Amino acid sequence: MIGRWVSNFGRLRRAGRRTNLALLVVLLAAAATGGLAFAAGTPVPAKITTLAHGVFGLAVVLLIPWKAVIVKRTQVLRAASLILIALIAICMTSGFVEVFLGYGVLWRLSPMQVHVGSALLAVPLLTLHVLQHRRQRLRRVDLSRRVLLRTGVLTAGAVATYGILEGIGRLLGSTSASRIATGSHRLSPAAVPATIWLFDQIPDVGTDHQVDVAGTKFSVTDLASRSTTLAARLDCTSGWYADAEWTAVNLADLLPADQLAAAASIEVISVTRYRRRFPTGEADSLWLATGYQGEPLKAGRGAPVRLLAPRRRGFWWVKWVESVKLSDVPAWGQSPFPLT
Ligand SMILES: Nc1nc2c(c(=O)[nH]1)N[C@H]1C(S)=C(S)[C@@H](COP(=O)(O)O)O[C@H]1N2
Ligand SMILES: [Mo]
Repeated sequence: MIGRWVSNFGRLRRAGRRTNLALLVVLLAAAATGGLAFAAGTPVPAKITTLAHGVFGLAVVLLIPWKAVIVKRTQVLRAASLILIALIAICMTSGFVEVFLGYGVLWRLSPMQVHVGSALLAVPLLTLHVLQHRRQRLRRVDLSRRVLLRTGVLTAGAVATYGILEGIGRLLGSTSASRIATGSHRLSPAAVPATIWLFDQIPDVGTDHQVDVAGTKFSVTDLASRSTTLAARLDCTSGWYADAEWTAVNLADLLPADQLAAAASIEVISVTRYRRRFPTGEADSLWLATGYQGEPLKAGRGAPVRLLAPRRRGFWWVKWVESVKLSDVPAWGQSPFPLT
């Protein structure tokens, strides 16, 4: 029995081409679920994508011993390959740091920024790497029973590892145990950083600012006087969430119903040109906020008026709102993530 297992292991060590294929599939799946996890805002899709992302990530780790054998066999390691290895190692490490140590900032970077940044940098190198080794084509035997079995064993191994790590995290009282469906860690409302998605900058908006909502201008006092207090969860993709009290007015109360019914999407535009487009059916879950924790908004928080989109991740919560437009362009007619 053990002898057979060992010889099987030996054979696996020689099955380099399939290790490479498995690794490629698992890396692509990890990247895809990572992107989907950023897009998911509601609990069920978020839980599914973050769980899948974790399992694919762990499958990469489990394949390391096999890949190491292949790497040891190569005579010359190109610089590009070394950089690729380093980027993937940084990506995996920062993923673990994010889950088990939580949100924090070191040298102005959060673990999530390092995680996503290294993954994005690895994409061109991985593409190059795969193109250079494209002789390793898919073969019919790749779908044989034994290979399917091995795929099953790898999947089961990754799922079991996920479960064990979750358990260890819980036992050690790690912050990993209390993260929510999207994977985010809790921050107190006062600790929330002024967050910029990519290249935007905090503008200086005067208090005489008016917001144009489908052609009607509202002053900040107009909006504030129509507002109520709303408890909402801001869940940033950089790995934190905060439950806070906002002073806000519902967009469905500001938009003319007939125009809303005739439009294809609601576009919310910042004075900085940062913008997001929403389906018209979401009007009653979108809010224009003028206050945070009982006080007027601060500049970094989006003063004087910012959007709340409680069903969506933080990057949808447009700050420094200049206008809300009803548009003929459907909501999917935009980049899935802001580019500014
Ligand atoms: N105009 C504009 N709005 C923006 C951003 C931005 O960079 N520019 N960042 C978004 C992101 S990524 C998040 S998480 C929230 C953060 O809100 P906060 O700064 O109040 O924490 O604002 C969103 N709204
Ligand atoms: Mo964010």
